[in-house]
This record gives sequence, structure tokens and C-alpha cells, in this order.
Amino acid sequence: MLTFCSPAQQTHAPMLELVNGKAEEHAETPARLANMLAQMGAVREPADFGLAAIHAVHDPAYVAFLQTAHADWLAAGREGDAIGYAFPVRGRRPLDLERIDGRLGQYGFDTVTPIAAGTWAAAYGAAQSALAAVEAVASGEARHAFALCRPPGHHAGADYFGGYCYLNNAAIAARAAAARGLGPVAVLDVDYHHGNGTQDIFREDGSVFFASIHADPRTDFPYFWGHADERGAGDGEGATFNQPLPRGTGWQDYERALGKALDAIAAFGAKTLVVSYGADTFADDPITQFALTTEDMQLMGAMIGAAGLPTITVMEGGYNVAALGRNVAAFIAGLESA
Ligand code: OKP
Ligand code: ZN
Repeated sequence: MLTFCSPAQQTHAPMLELVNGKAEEHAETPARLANMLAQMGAVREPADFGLAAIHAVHDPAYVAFLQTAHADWLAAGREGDAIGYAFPVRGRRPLDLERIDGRLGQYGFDTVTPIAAGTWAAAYGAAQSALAAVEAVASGEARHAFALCRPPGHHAGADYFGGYCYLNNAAIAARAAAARGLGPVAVLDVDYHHGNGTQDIFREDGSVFFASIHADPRTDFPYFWGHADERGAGDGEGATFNQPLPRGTGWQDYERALGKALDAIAAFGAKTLVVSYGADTFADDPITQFALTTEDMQLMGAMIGAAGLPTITVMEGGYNVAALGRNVAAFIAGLESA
């Protein structure tokens, strides 16, 4: 598998997140990527494709905010990571706020996504890895390519961050793939958590299909998106397909849902697949509640590979650090067996 990763991705090292009201070590650690790299063969550094493909998905004012947020935080006399504490629940509108705390609330939707010193560089590097994977497929160099993204991306919307995510690598890859003539593109999100950012970005865009299998948002993050009745809007009506599954779901039920998602993607007429792969569906993941095994990751990869589409996979979550590389390797082995 042609695999991409930027060394800049390891400069993001958030310190703490609030879990059940207590400050804990952040789950999205540099050790995750280190473990994946240890299981991977040769990994390529992406070229720098610049900001244009990022701006094709994200609001430039939001991108500018991300670039300076940590420096603004320090300039306000703070130390450590920037975290917001006040959020515009209703009537969110593009106010031109000055104070960093207002700006963190304006653009963020939770308290578990700190902006640290290296966050921008890492998020930018991860997006470049995703773009390099698109380029490898578009140029015909590879039929499958994998971007070892970290930080993840699928919770980030056009103008917001959250859920450990800042730039939406899958959406950036999908738009870039379409621009390179690989459309129609479908995004298949198999992370444990619903990819609300990706859904929002393509909600009214009927040219990109979004299918997601995830923990029921009635019980799990991100709560406010991913319910079965969310099917897209306007031009995108019917091009969003959510399958929320209960806690405890194992391979048998997961396989059935994956089959339905792949059928819908085929019916849509997708020519290219972007997969948001999270290994946090793993039974021994410390922050989630599905029951897939490492062998199931391979079966999942094989089913996706059997769809027969050129496939760009971007890494999302997975928090059992010791098992992460093994799970990713199993998924890749399955994908390549097809
Ligand atoms: C990011 B990705 C655990 C709270 C966790 C945030 C989860 C972000 C997941 N008690 N909340 O989709 O893997
Ligand atoms: Zn997740």
C-alpha cells in the first residue's frame, strides 16, 4: 500500500481533555502515529500542495483563525493549549470577535479539542498526506493509497473544529479527487463516531455521496449529528446515508450495515471511494463500545476492496495505542486482498 505521512503531523501534542468532568491525558496522542509507523513498511512524505485544496473545503477566515489561534492564546497571557469555554449554541453568526476566547467558541464546538503549539502544522501536514494519496491515485501510480492522518479530520466542518479534528482530511481528499476527474466520489466513514464535519460539508452537495456507520448519537459523541433521519438537503437530498448502531455491535451486524453502505455507494455510481477509517470500532478501544476484532478489520478491508473502486483511505480515530498499528495493518491487508 502506498502510504503517506508528514513528520509535521507529530508536532500536535494536546495535553488534556475533560472526560466526565475531569482533566485527563488527551487520547489523541503522538504515540498513536508512532505505533502505526512501526507497523508500516516504507512511508512517503507528501509534497506540499499548498492551501488551495484546503480552501476548497474550509472557510478562509476559519483557516486563518487556526493558523494564529495558539499564538493569539499566548499573546493573551495564557500558557499551554488553547481551549474555549463559551459556545454560541443558537444564532451562530459570523461575528468578527477579537478576544481569543470568543474566537475559540465561535469556531469550536467542544472542550476536548485543544489548539496546541503544533496543531496548525500537524493538521496542515495531515491534509497534505491526504492530498498526496489523491495524487497517487489520480496519476495512476496506485489504485489504493493510504494517508496516515493525525490529527483526524471527520468532525471538522467548513468553519469549525471539534472531536479532536481541525481540517477535514476526507473532505479535502474527496473534493481534490473530484477536481482531478475522479468523480463521482463517495465517502465511506467507518470510524466509531459519526463524521459530522464531512456530512455538513457535503450536506447540500449531491455530487459527493456520504455513507457512515457509527455508534448511535443518542448515546455517543457527537450527539447532535448522525441520526438515521439525516439524509442530506437541497441538491444533496438522499446523498447522505447514516446507519447508527447500538453499543456492543459486533461483526455480524456491522457486516450487514457495511453491505448496505456499499450497495448504496454502487447505486450512486461512485467511481472513486474515500474511506474515513477509524480503528476505534475495536473491542478493546478505551473510549468506545463496539466489539470488532483485529480479524474483523481485515474482513472490513476486504469487503471495501471488493467494491472494486480506486480507494483513498484517510486515518481517523483509534485509541488503543498498542493495537493501533496491528488493526491498521489488518485493514490494509484486507483491502489489498480484494
Ligand atoms: C474522534 B474520532 C470520551 C469522550 C470522547 C470525543 C471523541 C472524539 C473522537 N469519554 N469524546 O472520531 O475518533
Ligand atoms: Zn472516532
